[in-house]
Amino acid sequence: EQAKWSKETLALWEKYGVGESDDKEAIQKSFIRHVTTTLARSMFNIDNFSAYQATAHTVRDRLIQRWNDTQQTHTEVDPKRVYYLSLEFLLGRSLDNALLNLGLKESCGEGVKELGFRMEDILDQEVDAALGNGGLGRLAACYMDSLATLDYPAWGYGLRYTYGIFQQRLKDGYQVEFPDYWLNFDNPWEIPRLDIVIDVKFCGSVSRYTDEQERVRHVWEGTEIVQAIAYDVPIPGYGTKNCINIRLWSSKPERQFDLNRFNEGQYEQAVQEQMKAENITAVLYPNDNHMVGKELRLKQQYFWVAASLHDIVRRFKKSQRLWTEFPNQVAIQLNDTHPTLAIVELQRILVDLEGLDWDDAWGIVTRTFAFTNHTILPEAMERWPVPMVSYLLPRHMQIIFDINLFFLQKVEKAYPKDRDILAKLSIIEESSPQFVRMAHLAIVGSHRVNGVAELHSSLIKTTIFKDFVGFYGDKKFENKTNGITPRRWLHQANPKLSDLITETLGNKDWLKNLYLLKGLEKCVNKKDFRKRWVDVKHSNKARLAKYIEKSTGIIVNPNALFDVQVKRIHEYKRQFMNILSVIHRYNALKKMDTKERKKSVPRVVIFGGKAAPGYYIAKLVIKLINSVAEVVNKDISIDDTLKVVFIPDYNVSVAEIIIPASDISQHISTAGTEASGTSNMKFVLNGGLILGTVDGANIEIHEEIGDENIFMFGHLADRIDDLRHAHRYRNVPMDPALQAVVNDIESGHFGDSRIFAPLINTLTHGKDYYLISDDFESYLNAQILVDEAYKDQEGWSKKSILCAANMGKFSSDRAIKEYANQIWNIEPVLVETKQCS
Ligand code: GL9
Repeated sequence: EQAKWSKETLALWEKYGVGESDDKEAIQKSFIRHVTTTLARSMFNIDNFSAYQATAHTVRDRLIQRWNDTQQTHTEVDPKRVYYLSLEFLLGRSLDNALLNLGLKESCGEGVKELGFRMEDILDQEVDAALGNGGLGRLAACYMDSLATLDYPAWGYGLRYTYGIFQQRLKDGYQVEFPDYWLNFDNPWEIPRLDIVIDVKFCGSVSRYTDEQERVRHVWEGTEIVQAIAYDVPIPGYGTKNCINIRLWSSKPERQFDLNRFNEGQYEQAVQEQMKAENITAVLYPNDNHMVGKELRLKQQYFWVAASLHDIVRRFKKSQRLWTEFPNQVAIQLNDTHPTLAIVELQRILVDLEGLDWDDAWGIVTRTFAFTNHTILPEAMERWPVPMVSYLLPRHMQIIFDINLFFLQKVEKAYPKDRDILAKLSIIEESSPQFVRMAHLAIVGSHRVNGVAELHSSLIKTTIFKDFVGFYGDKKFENKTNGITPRRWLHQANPKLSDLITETLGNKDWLKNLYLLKGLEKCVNKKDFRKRWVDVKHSNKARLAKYIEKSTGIIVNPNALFDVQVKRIHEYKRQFMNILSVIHRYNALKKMDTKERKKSVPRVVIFGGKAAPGYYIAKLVIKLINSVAEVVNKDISIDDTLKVVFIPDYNVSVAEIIIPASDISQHISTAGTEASGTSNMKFVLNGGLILGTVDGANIEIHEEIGDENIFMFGHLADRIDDLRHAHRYRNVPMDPALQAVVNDIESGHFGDSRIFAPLINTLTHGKDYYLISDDFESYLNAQILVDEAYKDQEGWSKKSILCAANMGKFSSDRAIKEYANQIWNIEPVLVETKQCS
């Protein structure tokens, strides 16, 4: 119940409403107030970290005003909203992003400078919010930025993990993992909503009864309860008042501790029980493109989905609309299959709790949900054992069986007497034990299914979801090519290039309409413009060289070609092929005489990325890279023409330093395996060229920037099956250049060769599943073309400019508008500034 204020009270609220202003003096006032009151420090006792905290709180005050205005406007307008359900949000740092999006960068920069601090030092104090593994989680973060910037009424829902993705350190060239306890200090970027507590049930049993209208009803009872507490993370749009919300749930046991035991004097035991109570949101699962069937992970998924749906339904019910209106007010996007239980949970709410008919409920459910698939790798497909689901969520398991029954009845009608198709389409895999196929459930429960790049979206229609296309027709399946936010990935990460672009185009409009970068094309023949462009790249390379020295001790020359491959370490991404080609290059350089070597292009080959802690082969790849680096970097006989670097603990804020500094980046997955890739877009947007395979979004980048500005190689996706088949059933001889490199490793040139035997084995006994041998020659040839092109520095600078100029399509703004118009059917809402703020 809203209190009924008197006139006088209202006047007071309006008179003293927060109304923080954005000028330098106001910022300085806030800063000092936070130092003294929030932090309880004085001007004589404040280090860079405290200065960061005070700055963060100063910005937070202004963020929260916008957040309040936005939520109030949305409550009044009550538009259709979109809810983006993602188990990962890889946000990285927030301060610089908030300063830029709110337009406070200058006033705040000058403000803190006059108070004795450097903004760079302050920004560098922040720890990343690393609640994600890689591309999928970072995509969710870019999409939130675009939703906010484009004024959409949107919310994200996720989990507030106590530990984000592990920190990676290197010991003797091996990866070792350390916990990422990112909440060690107060987190100014969240608003704890300790009053928003939702009970989430687990286990128990289901009983049936017949109600007054002779209808069979189900009650889920005898459950255990875990509480979900809301933490809200404001996401400001760029150059708009719109500030949207990501609501992250944190779990806590229902009772703090057993009071009876406490009173009986068994204090210790009581506390122990409480500590044992499994903390569902303790840790992010560190696997990328790989499913691990842990019960705790399934618990995480349901905990998150149940709390989020409860919240969404509660918000809808406030408007007192009919249930049939639900899909006109609510769109829910499933980021991969992780939140698929939301489909079942909404059906349960509608049927068991709200008393709707099954069919009416199911119509509402399927009109509400849409599902994005992010991979076709078989090992990533989520399947949960039926006994596990039955135990944790007995009522949901019944509902899944019913959904499947009604679905298969329709299939049977469409394909009479075809038993085969029933087994193929079924949500239940008939093995022992049985499994629930989450992708099938997601397709059946959604009105739209999309892939994340053109090739990927057509591949899902011909491979993993082929039979569904046969049944539903292909209208249900579409493409939404991924995008990235130019605010973080150019404006923030590469301020010098951003300034040059703004100066050249005459304004900052390109930050909201990336197609305007096309205007750079006309400058490509201006020598002085090219020089300025190249100078920016050089200074970014110098910045990276400094970072490399600080983090690895290796000194690299910013005039060398910087060749970068940073992403999760995975066999399908083929970092192994990259390091094998580095060995090939090293051997070639050693064979040259000094004169010849002088003519070759010096290279710094830079790697970065985490391997899942249980992924043995990926960890061996890291070890091999470091072993090769050790030999190459100390070999003075090659005159610094080659350096190899593994940058530890690759994360969002490290990416912001690496990406603007790259000359060439490698996106070299086996064709058909990388659904999209998104860092490829970031590199090209920053004037870096791509060396890549005909895979994922590389293909569409190629289409946009043209043949001359990209180095593509390797077999095409439609050849992969045959090539694999050949390795499996015939003795395909290894590519000779590859064989030479393998021999070199086996001779012990890079340390005890026994260490690497399992890795080498993937090429031989493993039948070279990722086709390194098949692509090796073409890869080496492409590398030669890169070297040749780099020798022509003027030509290279033109390519670099044309790359960035043609990246308009890859803004996440374009992607989000497509989702909004073609799937969610939502409209922007302009946020008004409210009187009280
Ligand atoms: C991924 C794909 O591998 C990437 O190619 C794609 O760009 C992103 C975003 O669509 O999605 N699919 C996937 O499962 N992960 C991706 O990064 N990662 C995780 O599993 C966390």
